[in-house]
Amino acid sequence: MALLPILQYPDSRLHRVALPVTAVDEAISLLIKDMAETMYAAPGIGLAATQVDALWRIVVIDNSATHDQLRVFINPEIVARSGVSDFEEGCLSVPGIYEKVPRADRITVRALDAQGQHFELEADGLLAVCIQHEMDHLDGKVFVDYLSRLKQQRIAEKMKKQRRRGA
Ligand code: K1U
Ligand code: ZN
Repeated sequence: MALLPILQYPDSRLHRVALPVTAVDEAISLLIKDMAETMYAAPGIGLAATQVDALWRIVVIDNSATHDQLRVFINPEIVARSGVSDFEEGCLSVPGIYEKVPRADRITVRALDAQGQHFELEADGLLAVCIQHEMDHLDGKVFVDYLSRLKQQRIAEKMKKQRRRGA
């Protein structure tokens, strides 16, 4: 397994739309393992393939306290949504920035699991927010895209400064 580099905002590659997975083959299984390892190491509670420069519709999430309940969503689709949630969100591609984003509080998502089997899940609270955040990544959307232009510019400047300091 391998740790994958996570693209950092405002990298334009974060705005590309990922492609549906047509077969859960060895390469996809290896990507899922590497994504999970990268998410746990970051540490984070979710990761979308777009963030590691892999343009497949794959998301991994583990929001358990014990870090042993990995969920894999391949080609996820939200088929029902209700309520309003405004959790403060973070993003491994935008480190150090936390903002509230309007999201549905309860969703039903359909996807394939790591074995390529169809499943449906009802989620609420943080899990529902995290699924929506990660699915946005697959459509080339970063949570800061919901914020005002001014906030986006400030965040992009902050990220560039952080990178210069780290370089
Ligand atoms: O970058 C990402 O997409 C992952 C992101 C997921 C997320 C978190 C909160 C709300 C919506 C989506 C993160 O994992 S940010 C880091 C984080 O939340 C965390 C880090 C360490 C411990 C616990 C949480
Ligand atoms: Zn994110």
